[in-house]
Parts: sequence; C-alpha cells; structure tokens
Amino acid sequence: MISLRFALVLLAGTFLGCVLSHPERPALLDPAKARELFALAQGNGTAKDGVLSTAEVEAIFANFDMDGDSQVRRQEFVNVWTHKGLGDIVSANFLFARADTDSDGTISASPDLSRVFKYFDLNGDGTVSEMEFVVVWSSLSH
Ligand SMILES: [Ca+2]
Ligand SMILES: [Ca+2]
Ligand SMILES: [Ca+2]
Repeated sequence: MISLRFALVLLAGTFLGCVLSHPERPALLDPAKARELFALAQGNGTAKDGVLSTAEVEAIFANFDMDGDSQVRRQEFVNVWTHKGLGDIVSANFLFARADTDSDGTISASPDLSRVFKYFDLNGDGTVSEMEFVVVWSSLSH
C-alpha cells in the first residue's frame, strides 16, 4: 500500500513537473482541441468513417487555397484559419511553419501535404485515425 502511494505521488510529481516545465505550451495543442479539429475535418470530408483519407485532406487544403493556385501562402492560411474561428494569428503562424515542410513560404500538395499526411499516419495504413491525429497533434510543439 505504501509503495503504491509512493508511486502515485511520484507520478503526480512527474506530471506536475512536465506541466510546469512547459508553461509556453499553446492551448492549441490540447488533445481536446485536436479532437475538435478532427471532427471538423471529418465534417468537411465525403465519408464520416472515423478516419481522414488523402482525398479528405486535399479537400481541406482546397478550402485554404483561396485563389486556387494549388499553393497555400502564409496569408491565405492565416486568413482562413482566423476567419473560420479555428484559432488566433499566433497559432496560425505556428501551424503554417510546421506545415511548410520545405520552408519555401507556401504549403503545396507536394512535398508539404504528403509529408504532413505521412507524419500523422503513424501506422502507415494510408488513413489518419482520430487517435493518430490527437497523438501527433498534441506532440507538435516538441
Ligand atoms: Ca493559393
Ligand atoms: Ca512548402
Ligand atoms: Ca493510420
């Protein structure tokens, strides 16, 4: 019993230590926010089957590509992100930098979107499940 209590105290202390050592962690990366975004992405998709396909992700990409040139510039991303009420400018810029994997100033289908998709598809089965989305999303700040 004593060892169990000790383990619990240790666990709580570790958890608290993690929280306190990451005071800058944006609320954007909370698992709750991740589940909310995943549900939204599912709502946009053609099949609400609990997973995101490449086609669904491409449809989301098209939503952000306001001028239809197959590139999402930073300004487009920030505008759509904030106008849809998904988050603030700071979180938009943070995500843009993560999604623009080759840092050329735009998010493009290749290489950025396919890289991002593979990054989220942890088990490599060609779709992104809610669990995969939440796990990867929550780890984006690391
Ligand atoms: Ca564009
Ligand atoms: Ca890019
Ligand atoms: Ca998967």
